Amino acid sequence: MGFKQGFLWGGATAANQVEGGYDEDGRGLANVDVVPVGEDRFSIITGQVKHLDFDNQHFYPAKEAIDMYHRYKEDIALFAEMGFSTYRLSISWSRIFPKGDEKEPNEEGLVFYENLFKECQKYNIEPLVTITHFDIPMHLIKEYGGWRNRKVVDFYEKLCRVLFNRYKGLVKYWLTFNEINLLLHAPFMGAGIVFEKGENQKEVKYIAAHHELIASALATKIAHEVDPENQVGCMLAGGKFYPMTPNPLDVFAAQKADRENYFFIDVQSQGEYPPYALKELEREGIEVPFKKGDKELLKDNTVDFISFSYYSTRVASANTEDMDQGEANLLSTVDNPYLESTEWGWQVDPLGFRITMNDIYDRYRKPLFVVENGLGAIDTPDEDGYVEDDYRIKYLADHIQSMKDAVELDGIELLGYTTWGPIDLVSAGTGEMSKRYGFIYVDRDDYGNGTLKRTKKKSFNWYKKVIETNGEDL
Ligand code: P53
Repeated sequence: MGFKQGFLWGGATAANQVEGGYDEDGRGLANVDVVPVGEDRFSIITGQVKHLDFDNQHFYPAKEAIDMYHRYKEDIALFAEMGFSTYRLSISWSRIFPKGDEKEPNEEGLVFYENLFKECQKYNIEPLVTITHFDIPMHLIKEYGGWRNRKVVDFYEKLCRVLFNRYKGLVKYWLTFNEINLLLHAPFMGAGIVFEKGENQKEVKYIAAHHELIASALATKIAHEVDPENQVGCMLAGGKFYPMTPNPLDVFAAQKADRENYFFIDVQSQGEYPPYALKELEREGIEVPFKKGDKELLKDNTVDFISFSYYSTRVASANTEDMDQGEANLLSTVDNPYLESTEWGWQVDPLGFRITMNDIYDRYRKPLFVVENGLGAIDTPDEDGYVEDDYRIKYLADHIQSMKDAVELDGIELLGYTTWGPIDLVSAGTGEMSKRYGFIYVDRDDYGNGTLKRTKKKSFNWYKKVIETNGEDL
């Protein structure tokens, strides 16, 4: 009963949120480097403001992040101590191709990840690699306009070929794009898009989406060709929409909001554009830039599994004035009066996790992989630097229990579970360090002060025990 033997337990990070070393060993500048902490961040990540370089007015947390670029051995040893059987991380594209359009990759970048994967291998930790986690080389934005340009598909394809060949035998699990549906909400992060004055923003987003979907299918194809052992997944920012009331108008609004998110993975797992999306785009006069061969490519190269992040459910209302698009969470939602909220206003809903898993499994009937879940909270260390994070333990225990119900009681096939940020890292949404998810505390504040020292929190031993007992002892 419970989770199957060989169920993968671990944690997840993204290159720009942990590595630092932004200009070392030939790495090129990327979009994620130039997004600052603070109030200007939101308009930059949503592509509304052009901000393509550093200035003196802002602090840029990704430059140094938690310095994992130099400390990965220490950090992976800590993951191993917790008993991780998997570690999800992402590749920094501009380490491999600093500008994005070079002929040859940067060897030093390739060596970095090779060493990192070998370190994982030492502890029998299976890497789960996100090829792009909100990042794209800045040169591809400046010269080509990011993913709105079809040429970027070729550059991505090249990156994939290099990765699959070089890391054959070291990496088996791949994700093509992190939270691909967030392209609609944070297009600068999701697709390197900065909007021009007066353009049809929705059209630009769906053009970029098409290019990413084509790139994802190509990556899947190549991964399977290079090594039939490779398993490729799509990645959804998950969280079901509930209707505000039983009013059919609200129910319909919730269905629409769900579809907006599922659109991407509908294509990646079913191999074709869903009719509801084709009709909507047609009505709005948006032409999807299909090229010869695209339809077949999508059809023939669907993903092997569905991965997703889950933090919260959402609520939709037909009355869009109720819907608040805040900085707290990039998706518009209405407050759910039945749920409590975190310090950052993310609503806590463990049962919603099971509901979301069922929704996804009913829709696709492919194995699922939970690749992000966790609580971002303020931690206050005592004099010894120790954090008693019972609130985090409770959040995770409730969610793991719900996930177990989905497996045990609903029969969902689940490959594994990685918590978000097993070690404290830079927040994607806000750029803060103080929004902490980790089992391991990192001494660093929102403006880069601190020793970067790592300290185990109370949750460290708790998660160790969860893994040891394959999720039985929560
Ligand atoms: P932070 C919004 C909604 C859902 C997931 O988020 C999101 C976001 C972006 O804020 O991002 C994912 O750091 C993402 C991670 C991110 C994590 O969730 O804003 O894949 O990169 O760090 C948590 O608290």
